Amino acid sequence: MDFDLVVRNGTVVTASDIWESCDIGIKDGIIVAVGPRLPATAGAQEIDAEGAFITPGGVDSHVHLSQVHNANIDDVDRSAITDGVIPDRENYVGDTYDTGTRSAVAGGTTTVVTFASQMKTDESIIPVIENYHKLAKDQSYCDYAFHAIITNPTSQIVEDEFPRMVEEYGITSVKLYMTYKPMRLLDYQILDVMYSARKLGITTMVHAENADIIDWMTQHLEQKLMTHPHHHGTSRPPIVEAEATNRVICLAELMDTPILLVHISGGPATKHIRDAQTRLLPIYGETCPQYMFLLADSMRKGDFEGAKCVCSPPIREDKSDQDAIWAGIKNGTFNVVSSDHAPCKYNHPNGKQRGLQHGNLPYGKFRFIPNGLPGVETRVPLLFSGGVLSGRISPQKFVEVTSTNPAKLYGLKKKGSIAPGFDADLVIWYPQAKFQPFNLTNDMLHHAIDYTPFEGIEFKNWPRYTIIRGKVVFSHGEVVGEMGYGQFIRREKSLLPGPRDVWLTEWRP
Ligand code: DUC
Ligand code: ZN
Ligand code: ZN
Repeated sequence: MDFDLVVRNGTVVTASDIWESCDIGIKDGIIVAVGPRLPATAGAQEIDAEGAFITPGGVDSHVHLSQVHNANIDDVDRSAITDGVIPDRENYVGDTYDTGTRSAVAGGTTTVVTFASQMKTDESIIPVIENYHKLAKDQSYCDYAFHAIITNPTSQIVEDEFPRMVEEYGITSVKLYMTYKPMRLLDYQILDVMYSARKLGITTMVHAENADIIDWMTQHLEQKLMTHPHHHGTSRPPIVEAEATNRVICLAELMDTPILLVHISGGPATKHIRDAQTRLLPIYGETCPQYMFLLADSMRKGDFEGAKCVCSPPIREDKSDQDAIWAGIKNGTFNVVSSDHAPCKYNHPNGKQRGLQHGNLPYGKFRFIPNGLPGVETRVPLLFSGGVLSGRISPQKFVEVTSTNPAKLYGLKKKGSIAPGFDADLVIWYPQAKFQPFNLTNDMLHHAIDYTPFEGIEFKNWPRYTIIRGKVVFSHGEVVGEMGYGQFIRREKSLLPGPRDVWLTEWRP
């Protein structure tokens, strides 16, 4: 056997198995052998894992990079980025492909699925996709793919452009919003998208929150001067998510098409997803570390500091919601755990400070705080440390939700496992006895953001090496890969179950 790289003596984990004292042989960026005592190859690089865990590289299937707008802010003009260039990078408040993917590899993520985001005024999705290609090309440290966010599903887009998206561009998933004026679709429009998505084998991701409840509550909270950042949560109790989740599951059942409920935060929505799955509908669920590790007291910090943890759906008040999320991971309701990395700087007038430009000091108005948190670097280590090493989930479940399932769900055929034929995307952890636990501070991270919502949390391990297609890109705390090494990945259709051909009426599409 002829290898370029052999990783020796690891505890290799897949979504189904654990092998101790196991070697991995890699040739031309592909795993070609997995087993004990692989033969030595003259000239091959060798890494001794010293018995530590080796897991497949993380696949983060929900990452916002170079998105100039924030979903809840409707006064941001994206027309400024015309040729794949963000005009004022100095004042850009999020992560671009370089900083976001640098952060990803430093946290053991080897593939990100990011969003090509249409604005309501865009007539066509194709130029939007082309533009995101320009933003990402030669800028990425890890492999990347795109979902398309659809905010204006004209018949031209769903009938003529969706097929091109799948065939020409290798994009097999779309995300829809049920809330936010600048983004939201009405139920009728959601059905239009689902109708076409079903035909083409596209997976529809849905941000499920009831827009009218949010608007009504926000207005009435403002009348009572309840505008502190934590009232972002007050305006969106768990039923806001649960109602929309149930509604969109009904639409998906009518249309017999698979959907994924993204960033689920609360127990009631989790139950709707679980019930639908029990009825064998192709309904998939995603949750995120912020709903597993944080509670709403994070939004109560200081006069305004809680804005750092404002995201939608909100981090929940009640521990029972957090418990339901963990239970949903264990019992398979949640197929994937993504970061929903949607960051903006805290100390910047276009970042979280927007919330202070309205209303009264010192609290400002939560309605104007951009929604979203950074988390692409912390997702994999948080689940490994706070999930596996804390005994809450098995190593196999960790691999399933952070890598294998997102790869399958989104048609990333060569990603997400450690087996011959897969891309050699690996995380080698520290041998546990050699690792000194530490408490996270933002200066340890590699994003372009000035805070982390996970500040102070203890980590019991961290990726020692991140390897992408056989190349070490992160080693002992240093990003050693190059910007531009990351490749665009065309995706296949989902490998998980799709339509069932079960109908509610005699109507057929
Ligand atoms: N939805 C996301 O998916 N990300 C950030 C903000 C939001 O509402
Ligand atoms: Zn969303
Ligand atoms: Zn998101």
